[in-house]
Amino acid sequence: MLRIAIQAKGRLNEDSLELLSEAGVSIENGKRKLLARSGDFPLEVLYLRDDDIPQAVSMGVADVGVVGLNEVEEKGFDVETVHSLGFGKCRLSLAIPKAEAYDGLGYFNGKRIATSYPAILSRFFERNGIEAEIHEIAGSVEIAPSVGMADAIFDIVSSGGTLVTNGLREVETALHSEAVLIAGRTLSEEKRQLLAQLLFRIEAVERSRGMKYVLLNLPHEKIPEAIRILPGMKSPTILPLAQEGWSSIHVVINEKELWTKIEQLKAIGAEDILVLSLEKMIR
Ligand code: PRT
Ligand code: ZN
Repeated sequence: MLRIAIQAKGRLNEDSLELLSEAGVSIENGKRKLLARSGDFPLEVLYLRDDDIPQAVSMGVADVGVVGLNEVEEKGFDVETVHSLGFGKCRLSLAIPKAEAYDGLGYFNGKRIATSYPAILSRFFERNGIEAEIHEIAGSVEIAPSVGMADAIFDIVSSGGTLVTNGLREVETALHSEAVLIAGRTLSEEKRQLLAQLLFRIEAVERSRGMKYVLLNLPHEKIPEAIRILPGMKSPTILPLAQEGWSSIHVVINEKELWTKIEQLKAIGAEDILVLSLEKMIR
């Protein structure tokens, strides 16, 4: 049995559960218990505050966890970062009142900075030879300059809207963050294997993102040209059609280049093109 800690409520909760569900791990979640079991994978979910997840994993209260890299870096507990998950993207940045002139990091020497991420900030300042006063506050960091508690802030930024609303402007970024899968360093062999199985499924889901399954019909003699147009995978699947001289080609194409490829294929005589969505790609 593998125990995974995810955020009980907040920005990462929904995407974490969706990731599990796409990996074929469904959680009975109706009653919002602290601990819930999966019916179809030997896994149980422990719902925690995101701040507590790195410690829970380092202590073995949970075997693995899904949490923002910002929390992992701030707390500094000894855990293994196994995989980046691509959601919960944000950055940790320094912001100053928008009317202030800014001429580089030296600006922060001797300044008071309000933040909920003092460890990451002090490491950033140390690396860059800046001496500033770091004031740790738990919330509403963005109002600190306007009420005179600080000269600048160091906080999570995503769209940047919160900074603008508070008359601040982002001037430096110290960390790019996203949700990561972390694991304890001393998992048993059984748990390691379950983690590998889970990771295998997560990777299959990720690989299929933005990919389309395309089927089309083409005269035999055009096949070499079609192969030149079609990217990736080892080679397209080619099946003869009942109609003399024609074949059916099956191939996986990235959504980004879908229309270009389809136009090129049509230009060499492709017909009856079907585009299907792809759920999992297993290698
Ligand atoms: O209760 P619990 O402690 O579990 O939750 P929490 O309130 O501490 O965290 P939560 O749910 O707000 O965020 C969880 C994680 O989501 C963070 O640790 C980040 O890894 C990630 N994340 C992604 C964000 C944001 N984007 C984000 N925008 N966390 C917070 N914000 C805040 C930011 O501080 C800003 O004040 O949202 C505000 C809006 O940002 P803008 O730039 O889009 O305006
Ligand atoms: Zn939190």
